[in-house]
Amino acid sequence: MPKPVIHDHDGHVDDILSCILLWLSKDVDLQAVGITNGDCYADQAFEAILKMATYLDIDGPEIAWNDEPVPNPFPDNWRRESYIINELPLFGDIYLKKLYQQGKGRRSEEAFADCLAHTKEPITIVATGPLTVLAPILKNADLRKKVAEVVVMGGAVQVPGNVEEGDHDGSAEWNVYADPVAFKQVLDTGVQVKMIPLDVTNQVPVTKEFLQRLEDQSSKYKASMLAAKLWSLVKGFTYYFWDTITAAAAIKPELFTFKEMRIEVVTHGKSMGKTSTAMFGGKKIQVATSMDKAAFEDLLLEIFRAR
Ligand SMILES: [Ca+2]
Repeated sequence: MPKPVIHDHDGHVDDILSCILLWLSKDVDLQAVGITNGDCYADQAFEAILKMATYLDIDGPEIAWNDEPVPNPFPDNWRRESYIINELPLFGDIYLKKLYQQGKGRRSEEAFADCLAHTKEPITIVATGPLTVLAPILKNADLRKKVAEVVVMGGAVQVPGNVEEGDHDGSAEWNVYADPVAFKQVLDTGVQVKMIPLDVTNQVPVTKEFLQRLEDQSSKYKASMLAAKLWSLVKGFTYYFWDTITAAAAIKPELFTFKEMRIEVVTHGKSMGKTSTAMFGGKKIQVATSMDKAAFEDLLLEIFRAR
């Protein structure tokens, strides 16, 4: 039985790729997708997801979004990538087709609450952006008991963070820094959390060899073609698998090693968003510590051959 999943993401290249993976994986029944206004402009990313689904000619989840700003917004020049994704030349192919979903879309929290309220089986939530939209939902005990676990891309435990802003000390990872209070609230609910920190994603850059293998199958498979185009937008940057690893952790958790740790989050000051292990405080969660990189890459290439 495929596991029911909700995906909340924040619209960047990696998020769209992870959404495609969850959508096309035969091990997942994707029930709703929400876009949080993090590393994107949510209206643009919402449109891009509709185009992506139309292009791939797939059925499935309701697409929703939420344009509330996050407390610590991502840099504008990163968020502007949303316009480029939304205008991918490849999406020109779909202009005669009926768009995947009509109308302006519901707010993510409504779509998620509906899914959780009506599900017969507990739902896995995959979060690849700030937890701004999910925190209030998870604070609701009736909805929370319908959640199997929350698999979240975020945090840096024993490695430096990736925030370079003003007088921040650089110890935080962006998704947590964007809304540290929301992250702490989610941990405090006691919901089962699996965290995929930079400690793991730093071990897995998107390599030329991987992109070549993807390219080699892209004339036969639309999903591979789209994935190749998306990754080509970030060519020249040191790009890691971040959100795609997180999607894989929901699809095939057996590729990962998890360790139970007590994690605490700094919610203010120059280390805002820093996640660290605590002897007594914090919350016990599962933290990914390593993964099978070769099997992960094979899994991605296999799923990108589904369409
Ligand atoms: Ca993201």
